[in-house]
Order: sequence, then structure tokens, then C-alpha cells
Amino acid sequence: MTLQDFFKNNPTPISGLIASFANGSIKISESVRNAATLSLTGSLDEVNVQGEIVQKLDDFSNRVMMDACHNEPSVAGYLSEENEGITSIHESGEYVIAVDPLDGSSNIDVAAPIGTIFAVWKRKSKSGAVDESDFLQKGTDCVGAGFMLYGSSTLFLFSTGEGVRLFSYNTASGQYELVKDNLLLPEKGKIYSINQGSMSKFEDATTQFVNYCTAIEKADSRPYSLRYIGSMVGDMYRTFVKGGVFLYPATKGDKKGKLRLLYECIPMSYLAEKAGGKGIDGANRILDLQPVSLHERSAIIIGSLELVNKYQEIYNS
Ligand code: P6P
Repeated sequence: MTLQDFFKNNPTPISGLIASFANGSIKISESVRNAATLSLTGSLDEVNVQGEIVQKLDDFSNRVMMDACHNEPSVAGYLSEENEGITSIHESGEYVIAVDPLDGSSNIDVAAPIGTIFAVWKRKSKSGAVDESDFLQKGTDCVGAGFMLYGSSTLFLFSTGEGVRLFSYNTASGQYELVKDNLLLPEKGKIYSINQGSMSKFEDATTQFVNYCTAIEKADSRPYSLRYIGSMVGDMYRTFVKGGVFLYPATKGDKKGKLRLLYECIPMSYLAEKAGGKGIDGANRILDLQPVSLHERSAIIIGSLELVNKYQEIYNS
């Protein structure tokens, strides 16, 4: 079943928006696969609001996602990792979007999986130009979220409030085709995913949790395996499929970790919870956090319920 037919059978208020993003993602996927021949590898001599060197594909993907929003009348506003401020799109639109147009772009040159991550809220203001308060909303108020993975295949995983849908792009038909209409994140897992090179900077709870994962305990299949791609969408898709836990925790010097709350931690936690998993920052549920700035960061521990609960138990002890 194609995405179009799926939405015919399961209409939602944001079907048009999701379909527009799907079309945009196919353009991004094709550019990622042909980056070298399209001279889209490498970077522009620009630095984005994050202080990161802008990869040519970051800039291209951001423009594609903005165009997707301009093509969808229900979108009122746009926030992107690549833009310093918010952008008003359609003043009569109902929804605002927070997006990481190309997460993991530093992995482009090594052909590792990269992707697009987005979250959707209903605007709080009635109409007209959007303002920051339309975006600074909790994950519990999200009306949808998703990510596209540009890897060995192009995958689209999203939820509009019910279950998590998984589609795969069929290059022959040029369509996203349904793989699963209710993807569940395994409650248990045997994989932990963290940049263990930062061990010396981790807070005690993270060190204790890594020691738990690597201890020999045959009763529950420990030691677990370490898998870390260094691209959140790649590590998270594996977690949805195989179970396990992904951690980008706070460090002794950096209480907020590295990943962005509005367009990385909240969408991934929204999806994880819709699939039976969980996302926390250590003590708190990610979806309960009240964002106070557009590009704020958050620590994140996310994945199989059993493993995230174990981390939280250690954190609170
Ligand atoms: P580190 C990619 O740059 C990214 O934003 C995420 O996709 C990924 O999970 C993380 O950073 C990797 O960060 O510090 O381990 O290289």
C-alpha cells in the first residue's frame, strides 16, 4: 500500500503535511545518493547558528523542507537547525514544524546513514505571523513526528497520534510503500549505543549504567553489545527494530548534552512512546520538558522500556 492509499484509508488532519514532507524526503534521498556527482559533498564556507560548518547537503535539505512547507497550506511556521530564527510560512496555517533537515550530515563523506527528523504542533496563536511561543511547546502537545532514514534503503517512520507507521521507498514505483502500520519498539534489548570515547566526561549515573551493560551476567544476556553509528537517525532506527538504548547523556561539563530538544529529542521520544518505548533526560520524561529556547539542547536516554527504566533507577538512586 502506498502512502497516498494509506492516507485515503486513514485520513488525519496532517496527512497533507506528512505527504508533502515525504515528497521532499525523496528529493533529499536522491541528492544524498548522488552527492558526489551533483558536487553536493563537502561544505559551504558558512557556519550555522550551531557554530557548525554547513555541509552543502544541509543547506540543500533545508531548502527542500522549506519548499515542502510552502507547498502545504496548513503550515504556518518553520523552525530548522539550519536557521537562527523562525520563519512564517502561511499566515492562515494551523501547524508549526521543527525540523533537523539532515541529521548526521558529518557522516555524508563516509556514506553512513543520515536522515531528516521533524515534529509537528498546532500553533498556539490564532492566525497571522507565528512567534516563538508557537514553537516552545512540550512534546506532550505534539500532534505528529517522524524521521526519514537515507541508508541502505530510504525509510520513513512517523506517527500522527495513533501507532508508528513504517514506509520504505520503492525506487521502481517512485512511491513510499507500507512496511508496518504499527511498529513496536521491543521492550527489552541487548544493545547499548553511546560514544564510549567520552567515558571520562560522563556523570556517575551514565558510568554506572555502562558498567551494568558491560558486566558479565548470563541470566540476562550481559554483556550487551555496543553499536554506535554517530548518526542519531541510524542509531534510533536500529533501536526501533532490534531494541536497545541510545544515550547522548549530560557530561560533567555539559548538563544539557549535545542533541536539540525541539527537533531531535522530542520527535524521537514522541515516536518511541507511541511504539511502547521511552525517552528521558535522566530524571525527567523528555515529553514533559518545557522548552525555553528554540535551539536548546537536552540529554537523552531513549529506547527499550526496560533499559531506560534501568538507567532512571540508577540515576535516581
Ligand atoms: P558525537 C550528528 O552530528 C549528531 O548530531 C547526531 O546525529 C549523533 O547522534 C551525534 O551528533 C553524534 O555526536 O559527539 O558522538 O560525534
